[in-house]
Amino acid sequence: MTTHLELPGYAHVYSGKVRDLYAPVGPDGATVPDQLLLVASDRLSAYDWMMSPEIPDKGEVLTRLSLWWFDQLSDLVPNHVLSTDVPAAVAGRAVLVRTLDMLKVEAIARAYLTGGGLEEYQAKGSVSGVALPDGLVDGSRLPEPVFTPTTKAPVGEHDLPMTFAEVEAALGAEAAAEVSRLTRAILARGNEIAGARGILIADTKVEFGVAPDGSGGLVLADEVLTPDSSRFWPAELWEPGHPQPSFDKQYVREWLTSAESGWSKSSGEPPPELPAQVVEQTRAKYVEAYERLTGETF
Ligand code: PZK
Repeated sequence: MTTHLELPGYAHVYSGKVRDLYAPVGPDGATVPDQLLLVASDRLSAYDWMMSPEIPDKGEVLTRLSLWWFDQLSDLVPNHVLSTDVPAAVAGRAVLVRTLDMLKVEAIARAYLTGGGLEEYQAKGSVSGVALPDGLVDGSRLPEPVFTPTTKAPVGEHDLPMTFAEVEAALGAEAAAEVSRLTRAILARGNEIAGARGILIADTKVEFGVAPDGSGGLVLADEVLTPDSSRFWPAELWEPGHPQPSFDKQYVREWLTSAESGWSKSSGEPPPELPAQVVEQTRAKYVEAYERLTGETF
């Protein structure tokens, strides 16, 4: 059970694993329906467990990275950001956004083969209905990004693959084609930029919404191309044929699975407290990703 901040002038709406959503409260005491405050916490999950302690500055690094990516993508798709003028208690790690009607599909694209995509390829030679060349292995780069949508499962449950026909049934054929095209274009642009800076983006999940009045097309929401929504791999260690190390979570996973932690993934027991050095190394990886990608000092 995760607790959230009390923010004066805002009503708590919802909490995900690592982020919290608030609605501004107007002068009449009613929540403002067309705006939301998206707050990124310093929480970190690994192996489906929440880690303790938190990773200092993680929420701010990811918020600033998302804002930078929204700019890099602004010629492809409009986004939901209204303002970064937010309460002091969450300065740097919150954004005020437009309330959208969110599409009930997780828009995922894959540029490299791993995880669920690899399993499907090994069983069927295709991923989400897209036939792929023979001989691909864990970590192989795909000829071009593939759209691999999933359902949005309730908290605690896992998302399930959707066929493109199911996406068309849920959204209509026109919107489904646009979600597919944009999701793949976002990942392709992400890799053009990140690849030159030593980071591969294996896959990513984006969220789209539409204006509640039905005007206009798809709007990119949530966070975008962060290590929490994507698999980031260090380019210099990329070697197809085995699982790739995670850019951000490698130190946490290595320590948790080492004898030193005394923890077993399959024990069902909560993991132990992360040592200070693992916390600091992990913070440094988030900062490094931000600085490599943006070219700016955090
Ligand atoms: C929205 N989430 C996921 C994010 C959480 C949960 N612009 C928007 N309009 C309406 N709804 C959402 C958004 C966005 N972004 C996003 N759920 C609803 C989410 C952060 C914290 F707890």
